[in-house]
Amino acid sequence: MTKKILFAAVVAMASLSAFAGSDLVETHGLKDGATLYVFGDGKMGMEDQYGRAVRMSEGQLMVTADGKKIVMKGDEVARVNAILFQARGAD
Ligand SMILES: [Cu+2]
Repeated sequence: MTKKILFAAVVAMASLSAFAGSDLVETHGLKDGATLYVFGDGKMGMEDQYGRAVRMSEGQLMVTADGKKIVMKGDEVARVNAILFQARGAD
């Protein structure tokens, strides 16, 4: 029992530091069900509605679930992939 709680705490801390390391500042839910990740350097990455990191073209217009328009900057597939991998590992 105690061991299980300790393990959960370690996993939670590990995933927190992974998020810090990825320099993620915010996420936006998009109209089509995708998620936009914005990193500290202003670059962005995309996760599609099925939870996969996907490629995007720089300058592509995206619409958030609440109707805001955001122009794609960068194509940070690897950084999004790292976040998704960490998130799954902590399950
Ligand atoms: Cu995008």
